[in-house]
Amino acid sequence: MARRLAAGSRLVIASHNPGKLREIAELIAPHRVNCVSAAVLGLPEPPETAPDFIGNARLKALAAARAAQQPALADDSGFCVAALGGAPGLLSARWAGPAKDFSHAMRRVHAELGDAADRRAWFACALCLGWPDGETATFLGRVEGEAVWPPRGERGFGYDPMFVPQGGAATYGEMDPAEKHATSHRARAFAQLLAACFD
Ligand code: ITT
Repeated sequence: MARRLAAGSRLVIASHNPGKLREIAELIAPHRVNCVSAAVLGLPEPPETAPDFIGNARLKALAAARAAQQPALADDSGFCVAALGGAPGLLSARWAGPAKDFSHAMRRVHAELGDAADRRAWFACALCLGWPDGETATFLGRVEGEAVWPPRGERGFGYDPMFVPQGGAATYGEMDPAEKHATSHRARAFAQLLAACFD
């Protein structure tokens, strides 16, 4: 059984991505946890060297938990396109380059897809709650959909404007954030985290 986070505990959110930080803050808001971000604490960003989302989430959570001596929650996630063999996937942030320009990253996805008929895509999110003594609990959420072009909508972040979840018509960039939180890859991983680790 996973170690539980007592109500009122302080939790480091081990991310430097403002879009993710906003979504995690919104998902956590109804629960009595006192969040502080790794950016605010000035914690360094560890190199993401693991071969999968779960491994990278674990590495980021443990680095922050050990540095802050407090439990830390990390998110490793990505946009995956079937016709590109799952790319950009683990490299989703890197495809945006040092300027973190996601319109560039989306154009690259579009260019590499060319006229491929298969537009299936998914978002994956691994969450890891890590403790200063090295204990971790990890959870994976995924949502299926398709890659669309051109990008649509100013909401959300990253690849949101070019993703339509299965059964819908709006991109994540057009959707009300509350609607994204109801079914997203991050929300699905978060629901498992809540059930296993939150009092
Ligand atoms: P941290 O490691 O500091 O959390 P990061 O941006 O480097 O930030 P990742 O390595 O997990 O995080 O990169 C995942 C990228 O995938 C991220 O930069 C986003 O652009 C994209 N991504 C993840 N979740 C997304 C979502 O819900 N909507 C759109 N894009 C998303």
